[in-house]
Amino acid sequence: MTSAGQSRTVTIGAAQLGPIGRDESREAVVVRLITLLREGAEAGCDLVVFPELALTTFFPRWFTDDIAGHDHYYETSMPSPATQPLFDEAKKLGVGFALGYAELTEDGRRFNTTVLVERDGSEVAKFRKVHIPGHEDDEPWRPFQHLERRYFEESSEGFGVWRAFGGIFGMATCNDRRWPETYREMGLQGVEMILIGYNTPIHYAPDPGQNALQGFHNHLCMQAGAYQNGTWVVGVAKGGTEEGVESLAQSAIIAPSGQIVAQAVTTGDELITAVADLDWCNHYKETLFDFARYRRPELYQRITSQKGVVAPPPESLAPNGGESS
Ligand code: ING
Repeated sequence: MTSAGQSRTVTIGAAQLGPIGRDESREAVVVRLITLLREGAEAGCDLVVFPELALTTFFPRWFTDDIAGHDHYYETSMPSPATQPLFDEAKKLGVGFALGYAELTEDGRRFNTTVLVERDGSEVAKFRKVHIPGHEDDEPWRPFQHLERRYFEESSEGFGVWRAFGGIFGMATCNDRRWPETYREMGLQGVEMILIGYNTPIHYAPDPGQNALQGFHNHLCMQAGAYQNGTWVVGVAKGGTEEGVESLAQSAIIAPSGQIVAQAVTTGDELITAVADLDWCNHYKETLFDFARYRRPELYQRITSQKGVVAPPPESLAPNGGESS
């Protein structure tokens, strides 16, 4: 981090995780997280970003009849006794971090949550995933389930941004990254870096033709979001073959230009880093994407007023069989 007056840089670490076994203890996972955190501190990171659901296996791949069947994969407090060592080490090292986890609230609500912690150990914010993909009920035709809509609520808190690490930071989670509205909501709040953890199976049961394109689609949506809103985007995977399911890795740090400045090359635990110049955002926010000057929200009404597609009425055949007169 540079002192005031110079360009504002943040040394960012994307701490990709390999598979987490079904029965791997949180304590064992926290040891892996602290190893990556220390590596980040060694590399001079101000902030280390961990993936979505970084404390446990991706349990929505299994159906449980009782919705509480997976409650042992949720956190009822953050930090918890098992994660306190991570918070303590981060504060000692003076490194901030973002951590994705399954949240079970006191009133029994379930969210796919990410907590952002500053270098002094203070909590900046919690983000709860907005776009929940997959399905609600057991679908035995699938080789594995994607039951996020069974085990998590869609957050109604939207996309916030917060001043931290010398800039304006926002968060999103996994499927959120595929929706352009996610980035624009934060872009309209001046976001300079968006932190996104993901767990993305390579096999997409509803359309396996997309399998070979998972890596392309992953970077496509984050690079577009970065460029079109003049913001850095940090995408961090839990990748590798986890409980028999091959999941996309390819974590990446993406500049406001849309360029990938760092990318993971393994499918395991791997830290990638970059020195992010937050002032670089202005090359886009103050020119091509000067929203106040160029946007036409009066013509974008469908985007917020309409949920699904409303197509034009079917073509009515003219009396002479459709020939235009
Ligand atoms: N995962 C997926 C994602 O949006 C998914 C959902 C799976 C989409 C497979 C496409 C293919 O990356 C989460 N956790 O949102």
